[in-house]
Parts: sequence; structure tokens; C-alpha cells
Amino acid sequence: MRNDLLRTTLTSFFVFCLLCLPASAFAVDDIRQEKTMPEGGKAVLTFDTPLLTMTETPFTVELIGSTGKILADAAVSLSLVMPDMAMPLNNPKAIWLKDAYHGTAIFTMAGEWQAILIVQRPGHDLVELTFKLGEVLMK
Ligand SMILES: [Cu+2]
Repeated sequence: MRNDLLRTTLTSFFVFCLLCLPASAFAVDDIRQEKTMPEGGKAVLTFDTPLLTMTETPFTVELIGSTGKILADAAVSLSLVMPDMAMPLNNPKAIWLKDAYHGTAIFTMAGEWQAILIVQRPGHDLVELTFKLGEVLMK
């Protein structure tokens, strides 16, 4: 009787571990994505750490003009959205520091997320670029 209980417990634990393994095995270590901006040049969005729920996750945005010049005059923010459902507004700002715009994101739920990069430069049209971030995993 006692042995059965132990076996059941161990089996459950083993199955639980098997279920957990695939998610952690495929966690993305970092994300660096580039998009071309409408007026030329490019925007680069980088997350240096894996994307986990309820975790302060630093990100950087680099803006490079069509002539290769680094653009430091923009107001930059992300709009973090889940494509499959309505979520509360989640729009972290990114502040210019040294050579890029830096901000902190918090993903409030596990699943598929996108970051819409919003760039407003003086004298230019508002730019919105959508980056697919893939799966954010449970912390
Ligand atoms: Cu959600």
C-alpha cells in the first residue's frame, strides 16, 4: 500500500517534469530584430534576457537613419500586445542613454506577444513597427 503511494507520487512527479522540460528547453536567450523604417534606415529592438512573465525585462532600441547616422532625437516607446486577446495597456517608454534608447518591459501573461515600436521624431510622421516576440514563458 505504502509502495503504491510512493510509486504514484514518483510517477506524477516524473510526468510533471517531462511536461515542464519542452518549455524551458526552447526558451529564447535573447532577441535582436531589425525592421526598415518608412523613410529608410532601420530600427533595432533587442531583449538581452529570455522573456519570462512578471519579470523586469530590459530592452534597447537603436534607430539608424538612411545615411547611417544614429538618431537620438526621438520619443520612443513600445506597445506590448498579445495578438490573440485584449490585454490591459502595456506601453513602456524607452529613454535615450549614451547610444540607444533603454526601457524595461514586464509581460503580464504567458503566451504569444508582439511589440509595436512607436517612434515620434520632431518634424516626422509617427512610425509604428510591429515585432513578433514569440512565446513568453511562465517564470
Ligand atoms: Cu493575455
